[in-house]
Amino acid sequence: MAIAAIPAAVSAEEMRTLGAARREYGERSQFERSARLFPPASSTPMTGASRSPLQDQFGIITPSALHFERHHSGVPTIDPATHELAIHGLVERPQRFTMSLLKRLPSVSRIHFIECGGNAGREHRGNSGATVQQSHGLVSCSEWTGVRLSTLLREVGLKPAARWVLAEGADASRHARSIPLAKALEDVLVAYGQNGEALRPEQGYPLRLLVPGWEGNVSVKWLHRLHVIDQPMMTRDEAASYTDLMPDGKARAFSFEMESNSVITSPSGGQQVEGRGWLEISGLAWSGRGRIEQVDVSTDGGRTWRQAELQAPVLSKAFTRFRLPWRWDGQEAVLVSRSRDETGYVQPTREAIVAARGMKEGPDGFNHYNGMKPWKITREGMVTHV
Ligand SMILES: Nc1nc2c(c(=O)[nH]1)N[C@H]1C(S)=C(S)[C@@H](COP(=O)(O)O)O[C@H]1N2
Ligand SMILES: [Mo]
Repeated sequence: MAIAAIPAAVSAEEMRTLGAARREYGERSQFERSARLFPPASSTPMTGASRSPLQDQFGIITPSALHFERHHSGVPTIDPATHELAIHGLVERPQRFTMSLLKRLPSVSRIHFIECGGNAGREHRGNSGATVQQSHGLVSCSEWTGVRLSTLLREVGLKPAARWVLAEGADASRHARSIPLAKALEDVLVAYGQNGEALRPEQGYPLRLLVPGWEGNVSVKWLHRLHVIDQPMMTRDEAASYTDLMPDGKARAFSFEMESNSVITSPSGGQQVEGRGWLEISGLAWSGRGRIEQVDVSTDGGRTWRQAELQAPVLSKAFTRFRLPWRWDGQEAVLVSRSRDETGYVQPTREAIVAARGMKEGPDGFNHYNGMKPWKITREGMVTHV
């Protein structure tokens, strides 16, 4: 066995210099540049959204520092020592929970994505230079730790008339959403942990609701009040925003579930494929209805398909990483992925969505958009938005 003397590409100087030591809270390497993307400074500074760099993510967990963030009135500073969660309304024993009391209750950790209802359906239209961060960056996936909402509701005791739970945030927007009791009891978490540590301020520190698989807007951050009621409160975000305008002119409200979606993250918009030959096509698939069962990838714009490999574990209402090795022959190609979830639902084409819901090609675009996403590779290897 010839282990030849291959010199390492490290200079003698580097090997004589002592490295850094003692960093109480770690930071990434100074050479890493991956970052969230904010809208131009022209829009109001205290409201808005930043997008996650999906093109840089490995695996299925979004680093907390790169999780997309959406807030209507900025990120408040909340001291966990004084923060309380009040539960009242149609309950037997109204109660205030301190953070330390919440942490004494039985806890669970679960990996789930959060996706804004406005993801993918807007902004990037008509911009051939759009990246996957611009087109799909309003979705991220973390491991969340907290108490089941069902545990808390059992603690306070539901009255027979209870049907909905209004969740309210302690931020200046008074963000509030009504959640049907069946979902509240099924899998909703009152979370204080994210990826092994406390929630980040942007994600709702010290406490948030985490409503798996549903439009991100219902996952109320900076949670301080749960009001058990008998009918939805019709707050601004459920009566006006996050509804879908249908072809008959009516609005579809309370469409909570984010349907099966997928997008190729590598290669993706704005990237350059360096020469012909083998490369791995990789991307993310997710469904608000459960597990991803299959992802197919086409390199000819959807004429022929091949089944991608899914990275285990494949979890319900979580990112699923898919991969397919491919040999680029230097010709123009159109890459696109198509997911199918465990309910049998197949991700539709943009044309199918437009046919079903009518055309809204303006800057507003769609809410709850999950159309297949093609990327074109030019002969020069430039990856562009189609
Ligand atoms: N209190 C409060 N909760 C909120 C919001 C808000 O502005 N205030 N924005 C909502 C929206 S629109 C989305 S998409 C998700 C985003 O969660 P994230 O910022 O942790 O990614 O939070 C939701 N919860
Ligand atoms: Mo959102």
